[in-house]
Amino acid sequence: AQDCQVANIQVMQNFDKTRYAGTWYAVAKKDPLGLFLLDNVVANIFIDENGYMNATAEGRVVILNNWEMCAHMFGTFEDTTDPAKFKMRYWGVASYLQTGYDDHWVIDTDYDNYAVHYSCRQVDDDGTCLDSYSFIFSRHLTGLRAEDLPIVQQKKSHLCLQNKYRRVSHNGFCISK
Ligand code: AZE
Repeated sequence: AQDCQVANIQVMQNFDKTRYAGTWYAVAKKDPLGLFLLDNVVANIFIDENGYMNATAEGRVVILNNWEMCAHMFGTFEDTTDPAKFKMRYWGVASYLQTGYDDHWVIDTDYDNYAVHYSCRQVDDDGTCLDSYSFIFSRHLTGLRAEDLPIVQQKKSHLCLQNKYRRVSHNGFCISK
């Protein structure tokens, strides 16, 4: 599926959310339009007592023109007919942070090392995505293992987003706050 049709994007087969749970460090991201997490992005996925996926996330943001801070976010996930496609409702612990309702698609993961996430916020009339964001996550703060790089590269191109990613740096900004 390299026709860039959102409807044809292949997602993770037999997705297992219990194995997806735990800490993920963003190593690269493709930004959507508007305000977004800048760097130091860490997501923590957990399954609640009802079996639903939940998450916390943090990352450096700059809001109100010039105020740099660490955004502490919550997310709750709604299941869909595809086990790897979720709807995510999210909000900031502080009310002045962003709220939203986005797709959260798991494109590929080996659960132990890497995960490729994708979210299309707006599908164009021609079926391609007008406004997307995507995270490449690693279980390791040190980044992806060399053997995972070609797999992730291929997934980026399947999403029609190759060369659209930027590295996400981790310098402890959200730990010291
Ligand atoms: C995500 C996965 C884990 C849960 C959440 C995620 C996304 C969070 C945002 C936050 C934006 C905040 C802004 C604040 C000013 C995908 C990392 C909640 C998109 C812009």
